[in-house]
Amino acid sequence: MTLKKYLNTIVIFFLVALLTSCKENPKMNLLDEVLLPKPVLVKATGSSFELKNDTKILIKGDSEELFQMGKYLANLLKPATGFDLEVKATSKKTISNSIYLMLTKLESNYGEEGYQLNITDKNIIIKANSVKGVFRGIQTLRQVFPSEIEASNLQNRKWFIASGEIYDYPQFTYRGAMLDVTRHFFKKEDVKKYIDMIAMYKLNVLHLHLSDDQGWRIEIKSWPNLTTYGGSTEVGGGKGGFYTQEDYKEIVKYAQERYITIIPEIDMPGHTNAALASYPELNCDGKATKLYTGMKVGFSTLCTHKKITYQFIDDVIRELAAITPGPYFHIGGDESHSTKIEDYIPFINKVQELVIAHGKQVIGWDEIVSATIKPTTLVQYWGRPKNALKGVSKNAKIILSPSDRTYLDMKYDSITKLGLKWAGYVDLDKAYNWSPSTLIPGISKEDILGIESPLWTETVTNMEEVEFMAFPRIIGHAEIGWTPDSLRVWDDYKMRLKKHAKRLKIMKINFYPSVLIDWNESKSKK
Ligand code: TNX
Repeated sequence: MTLKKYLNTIVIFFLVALLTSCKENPKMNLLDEVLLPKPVLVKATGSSFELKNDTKILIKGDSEELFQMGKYLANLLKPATGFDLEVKATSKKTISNSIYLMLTKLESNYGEEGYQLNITDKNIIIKANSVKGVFRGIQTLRQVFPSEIEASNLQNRKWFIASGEIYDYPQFTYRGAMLDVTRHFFKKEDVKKYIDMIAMYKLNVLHLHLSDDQGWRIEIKSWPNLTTYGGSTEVGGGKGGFYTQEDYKEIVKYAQERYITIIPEIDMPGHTNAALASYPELNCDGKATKLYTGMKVGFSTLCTHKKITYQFIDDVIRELAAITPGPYFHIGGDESHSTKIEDYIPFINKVQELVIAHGKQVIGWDEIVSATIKPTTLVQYWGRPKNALKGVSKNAKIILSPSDRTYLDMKYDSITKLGLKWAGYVDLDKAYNWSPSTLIPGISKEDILGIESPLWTETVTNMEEVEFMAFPRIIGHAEIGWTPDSLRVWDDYKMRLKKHAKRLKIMKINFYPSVLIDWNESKSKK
């Protein structure tokens, strides 16, 4: 090669390199992206950002917690992209080709969970008042990426995402799911999987229904038979199971890392057959009951007159409160049909005191309003408006779990194999199309702490079935809890959900393909 030719080649090489580097990123519209729950405000700027293998995740400030969040994001993006993104702290001004996570002071309506997400062709910035807000912002960022980002294996493609700005915060501070691990037991790995699924939609509470007639699922060291015997079966006679305190701590930590509060529920004085079978002294006649594997409710009660009953309850609350960092303790209190009301009222009053003495705030199903509940006690409404109104008249706040809207164990329609139907069929429209602040006449938004979707598991035996009953209804509930009512429209939600199906499939979530949505017509580019 002559020197001239050699120089020419070099010049051409540099020209090509220059041209490709100047090439603009493709035009994309952020308003086309499916975001669930829908953010408060989305502005599109018509360009795009490309995530590359040398994109950096930069942490502004020296918060270790924020640094861990950077790692979480890097891990999230890794399987599908194959990129091992570097995470490092920085104090420098913004540089291009990076994702910034930063804590700043946003207006007060952003609270702890709000965030701002800014995507330009050069970088991505997530700002929030707390790391919790950054975490919620990351869940939105995930959904701005093509659906394939959720794949667990390497995807051979480019990773452009639409540019724009998102301003977002929740309308309710409590956005929960409940999993009944008593009627059928679910291993800690399953619970973690459920936590990951609900975290994606910005839920912040997982209420674990830990004791019922069919099984006691949490180790109480001072009362060991509760689990060794009382946890040994489930509905249908399977072998049941329980969490050791170490398992429970592991679940709590996993949830904490996803900014989800675990609420333990020990249901009493009814729904207690597993305890009554494990310890004869808890029964008024001193005789242990038999283990129960059926589906009836309302037949069991603790002996409310015995001293030992309160010793038992105090031990349970003490041990469980000690391993529960969240502020709440759920005492059940529902369907105590075998407890006389004159016994029920003082019982709930005493248990309320015990919970408070162990430093926790009481939650109970709406029947507890017949007792002398404190204004700090939370009433979980599941169907009797009178009870919710009575709770509010006692200055308590309400958590809404209307059974005909939020019960994930209700059948979708007459041909759903799983589930029950005592509260009616709950298809996607019924689950989505309602508003917390107008649900119960006389109860306004200020009285409501938030909403929760319970999944009772009499008929639900494994994770595939859990997913089928929860998804996609729970996505709608997540949006009700997060998005202002004025931005929620069923027809728009339907379209978004339809496009979201591809993402659910990639995540292998076994969702119910409701006939209300024309899934096949889904021509989403993602
Ligand atoms: C009612 S709602 C129950 C549960 C059942 C559920 C079945 C409530 C507080 N109690 O014990 O599992 O119905 O749908």
